[in-house]
Amino acid sequence: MNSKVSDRRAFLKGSAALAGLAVGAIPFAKGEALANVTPGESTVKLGVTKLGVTPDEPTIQDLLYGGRSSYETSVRIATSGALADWGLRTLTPLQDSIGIITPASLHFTVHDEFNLNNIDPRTHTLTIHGMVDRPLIFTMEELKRLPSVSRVHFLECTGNSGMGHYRNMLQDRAKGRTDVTVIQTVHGRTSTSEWTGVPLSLLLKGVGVQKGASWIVAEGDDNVHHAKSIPLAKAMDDMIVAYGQNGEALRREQGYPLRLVVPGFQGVCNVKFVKSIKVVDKPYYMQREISAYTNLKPDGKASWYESQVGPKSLITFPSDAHKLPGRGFYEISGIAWAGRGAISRVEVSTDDGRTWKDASLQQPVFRKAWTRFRLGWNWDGAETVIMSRCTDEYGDIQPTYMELAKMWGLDEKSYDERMPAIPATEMAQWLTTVGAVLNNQIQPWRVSQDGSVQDALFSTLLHDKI
Ligand SMILES: Nc1nc2c(c(=O)[nH]1)N[C@H]1C(S)=C(S)[C@@H](COP(=O)(O)O)O[C@H]1N2
Ligand SMILES: [Mo]
Repeated sequence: MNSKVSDRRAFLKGSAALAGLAVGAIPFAKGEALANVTPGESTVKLGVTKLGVTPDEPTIQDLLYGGRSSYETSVRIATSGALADWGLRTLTPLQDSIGIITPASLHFTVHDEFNLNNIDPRTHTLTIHGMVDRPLIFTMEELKRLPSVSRVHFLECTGNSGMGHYRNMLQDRAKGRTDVTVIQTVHGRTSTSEWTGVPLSLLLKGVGVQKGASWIVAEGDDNVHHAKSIPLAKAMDDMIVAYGQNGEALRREQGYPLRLVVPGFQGVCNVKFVKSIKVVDKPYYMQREISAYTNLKPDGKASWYESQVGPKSLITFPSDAHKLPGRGFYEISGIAWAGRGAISRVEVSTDDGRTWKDASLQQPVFRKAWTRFRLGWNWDGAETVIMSRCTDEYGDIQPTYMELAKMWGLDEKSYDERMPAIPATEMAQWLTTVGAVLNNQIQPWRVSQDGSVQDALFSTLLHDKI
């Protein structure tokens, strides 16, 4: 135990040196505990006499922590279909998104269980072990003393935008569910936050990675022991052991008190409640990388560990949650992101893909983060189809659904022949092999004369068959 403590001290010294800091230069906050402030005292201090008497008056909670106006109603919703029975899964209301940051309260959530941890940060630890010279256990306090970074990055669940979600949504609608839309139900498994934490490379340099190591295996402190293999090269590149989200501690849904952020890689890699990182010489065969979150290739083999999210964009306004009140000027607005790096271009078509115009990109553009794009549009009131496509800094272009399908071994003919006739059971299986993961296809929206907006992709492919 003692040797561990002294190791940690040595490590703290080493890391401070790595970051170019003099030892002892890391300041400690005295930290007046918020818990010491009782509502009564604060009420007096804030000069508020009436609180929460009518719905329009702020409550003491609103004043101490902040709540939104009672006129704002945008919320996450539960996922559609059987997935909702597997665990806590909520979807970001992309139709209401503004700018590039998702408020923590609206960040999508994927848990493979219903239990929502509330881990005590005073007892939580992160162990780094395996093929390292000095295995170490860090407390939260020790981690937070180390040099940190804050970076804006998207997360996206592997299955986001898959056709299966569309099908589940139709089934939910048929059962009378009214809160589901394509923009939120099919695409809402992505969000962007500013994440704050310690670069994993700093920790790994500190513990001394041994020769021959090539992967890490990270494990979370939850009942399902969520675990994932990640290439060591990625860990040394830009992974963050994060404790902060949008200027405050992580939310419980996002893995409080500590999670991995694996910029640009599929959501499943971003292990929440992370408690252990083992350095190893080969990927492990975790359930979540072998039987789930894989793509079946044309040759019948599944792609494992293919983790990077392709270039993707989505018009969020107008989308099928909106109805345009009439012809005239609108600003088409949406989000674009790429797992490899920065978005360099977003084009928008307002005539069903015949012509394209460059949208303006909100600055600064962060790598591996949502980029907000905007384009002014004068709608003449006629029915049309609008869509966006993006290009990343390496020239990779977002594909159409058909281009994506071809990559996975399906051609246009097989769609046309199979889709209308496909039995529900086969469809379910088909959806888990093709079109279930890493879906970065272009999403077209049909704007009808009455101003209503509908999906013009899945409805066409599936003929709205449920
Ligand atoms: N411990 C733990 N980590 C986890 C998961 C989980 O169920 N448990 N789900 C993973 C999946 S599949 C995704 S998409 C992301 C979602 O992160 P979020 O819930 O913060 O949006 O977390 C990943 N990390
Ligand atoms: Mo996921």
